[in-house]
Amino acid sequence: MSHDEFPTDRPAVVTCGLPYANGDLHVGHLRGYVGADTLNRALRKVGQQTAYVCGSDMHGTPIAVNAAKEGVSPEEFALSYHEQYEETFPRFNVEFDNYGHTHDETNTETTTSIVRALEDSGYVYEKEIMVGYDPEADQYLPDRYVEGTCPYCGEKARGDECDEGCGRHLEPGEVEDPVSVLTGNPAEYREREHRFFRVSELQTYLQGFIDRLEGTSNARNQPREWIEGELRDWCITRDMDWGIDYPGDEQDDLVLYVWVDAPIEYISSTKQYSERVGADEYDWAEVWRPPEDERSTPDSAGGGGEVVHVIGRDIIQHHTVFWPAMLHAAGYTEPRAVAATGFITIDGKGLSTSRNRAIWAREYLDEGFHPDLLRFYLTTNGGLQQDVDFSWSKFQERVNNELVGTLGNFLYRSLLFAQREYGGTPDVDVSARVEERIEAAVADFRAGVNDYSVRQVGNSAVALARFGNEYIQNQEPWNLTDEDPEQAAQVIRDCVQLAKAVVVLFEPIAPGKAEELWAVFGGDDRPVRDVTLDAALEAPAAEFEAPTEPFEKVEDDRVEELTEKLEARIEEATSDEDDADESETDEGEAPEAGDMEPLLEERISFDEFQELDLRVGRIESAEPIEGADKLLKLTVDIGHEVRQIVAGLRQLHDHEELPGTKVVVVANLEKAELFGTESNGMVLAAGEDADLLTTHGDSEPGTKVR
Ligand code: B3M
Ligand code: ZN
Repeated sequence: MSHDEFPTDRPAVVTCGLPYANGDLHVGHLRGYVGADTLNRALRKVGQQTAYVCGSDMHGTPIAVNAAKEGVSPEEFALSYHEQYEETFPRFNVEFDNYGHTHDETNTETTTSIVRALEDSGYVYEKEIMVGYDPEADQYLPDRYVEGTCPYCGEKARGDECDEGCGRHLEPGEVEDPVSVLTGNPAEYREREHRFFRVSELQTYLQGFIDRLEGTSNARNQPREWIEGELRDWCITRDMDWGIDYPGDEQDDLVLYVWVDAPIEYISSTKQYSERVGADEYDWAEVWRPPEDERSTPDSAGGGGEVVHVIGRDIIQHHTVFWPAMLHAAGYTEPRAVAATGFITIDGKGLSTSRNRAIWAREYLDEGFHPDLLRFYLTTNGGLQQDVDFSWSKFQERVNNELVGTLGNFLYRSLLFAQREYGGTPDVDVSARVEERIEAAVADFRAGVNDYSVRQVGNSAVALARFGNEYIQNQEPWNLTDEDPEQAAQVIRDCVQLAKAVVVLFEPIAPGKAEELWAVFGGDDRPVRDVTLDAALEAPAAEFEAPTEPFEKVEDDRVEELTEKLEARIEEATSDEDDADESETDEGEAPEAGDMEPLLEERISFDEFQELDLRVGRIESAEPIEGADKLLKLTVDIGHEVRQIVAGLRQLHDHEELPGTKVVVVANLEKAELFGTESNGMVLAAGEDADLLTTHGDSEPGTKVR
């Protein structure tokens, strides 16, 4: 079953994985919150009713352990981070409609009622299990209070997760050779009664769910293995006093497992938003709580709203197995989409907070950079799914080339010219050609939203600005004002419209900058945040003031200074921690093979391989194809001849830099025609980033690749 395209007539909610209230925010967090914020803004642009909600994750053992180390209560500890997050997100233009936390009254109530619903429908049972216990500390050892060996892969693991090996969620009592993190003593096992959720009974439902699920490919594919395999019941209680009490068990030190109440905060936070603005404006129940006869079944998604989760890729299992199982069993709306972000590296190495190899949110702002620059970098470099590498030099390159060179340059020169010569927008209609180009960009943006691709959303604006630059450059209106004033006015009219469309399309990525530009020439009383894509073709202000340059270059000496600072910090942290293991990276932040496309089972013969005529080629020229945002027309020297090849590289490579690059070409591929342009062969590239295959020696064009 497929879902209707956005916008639909149901309200949407976009959520982002709740940050554990346990440490400062860094660029690894921001890419998720900024990505989801961009997606939410983009949904609004296509006319989708939507809300963006989140909250701090206050519970769980890491918080209890760290609070104890600092000698404060877990609540006090977590609240101080919660307040910090509440204050930091808006500074990155991350605009939550509601930001709550898992320990508040709403979430306690919602969680209690969902657990009761699971009990009422027979999905919860009690079972005696063996759990870790530290006799010296006289305390049970749930989750991260215990460390040991993973029973599946033999790597070192925490009590709840094989974090350094296979990544599996581990049930209480599963970790082998358990050691207490409190005293370092071997843990004992003691028998305790715990509550279990019958996930195993929901296999048929989950199989249907995963077939329907939209989002990034890692989130849609990885869970199949878990769902098709042995689905085990899930222990939903812990022997702790920090958390939400198990309903009816307030006396006992039994709380709900953090992964029960944490995702429920998505619902609670939506409720709080709805209560604040009124159900007429946004009704949480319409989103999350469909009437009984419209609820999901094993074969259908059921009613409710469009629930879209953006998460880190280390928590896919929680969001595609346990969470939908809980929602379904309690009669709530299943997620429509799960988008799981890739890893973030700093200068090619895993981000590590303990090594201070990170770009901290507050540090970035303190350096005086506008938040929209980082938003642009994070969303268009990695989109939601791809890994992102951050370095100050790459940051500089993207800012200087695209924000300053393409977007800023086009907006500033067009608006300045319009203002100087005409006092604003020339009084003529937009040409059909430019109108069509804007429509194509709008379609590209819309497709990006439906594909959960914030990168495509951002690139639709950049590509339109690039077109604008080429247009103004080719038309040379500055030479026409005397000879052909009508044509000059036409060109500038077109450019102001293109500028307006660029600002509309770019708002989800750079809301702060977009709003400033909009105020100058948008010609609309509403903020650009609130307009839909139609505004791209509506008339700009007839008169406006001279613009200022929207973006500034990042200078080389700044990059040098920032890179040195970062390196010095890492060095200091590493020497402080000389026993640290070099390979360590923070959880969820190191690349792994986990979500690569699976290897094909079926083998081909050597003869079949020989049928491919692979050759070394050298790109001679590369130019954009009009009307095709993604394509470049290449001429490639393959020794015997020079071929014309169309390749989808336009948004991923700077075409001016391509000539001279050696590539690998499939020379005997059937000819094809793309956007009216013949393509005679194929250039090989790896992955979503179209990383071009090349040679490392000096083989000449035409050399056979075997
Ligand atoms: N608090 C953070 C993480 O594991 C965790 C997310 C909860 S989302 C419901 O990335
Ligand atoms: Zn393992």
